[in-house]
Amino acid sequence: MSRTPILSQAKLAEALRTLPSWTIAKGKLHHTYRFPDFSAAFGWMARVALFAEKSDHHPEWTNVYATVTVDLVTHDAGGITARDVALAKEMDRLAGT
Ligand code: H2B
Repeated sequence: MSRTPILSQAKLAEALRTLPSWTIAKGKLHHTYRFPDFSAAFGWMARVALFAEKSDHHPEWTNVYATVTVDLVTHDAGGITARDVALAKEMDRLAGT
């Protein structure tokens, strides 16, 4: 399960085209979400957390009031994998973006 390979530059570029609001920062998939208020932000985090547990893949994230900053990387692989792309897509879906 943790043996997912790191995405090649070409595969990563292809994945980024399906995640238009995401960038690569410090070797991680990066995005900052801004919600209407803390309740919306934390409710979304709770829904993402359930998906993260179910898929055994967890985000690096920080929350300040209505803002959630996310960095996704597969620690076991030492880079960005398809599991990070899948988590980013689910985050966008749950945020309604
Ligand atoms: N999340 C992320 N982002 N990267 C990992 O390598 C990872 C994880 N490994 N969640 C999982 C948990 C691993 O530690 C457990 C033991 O399966």
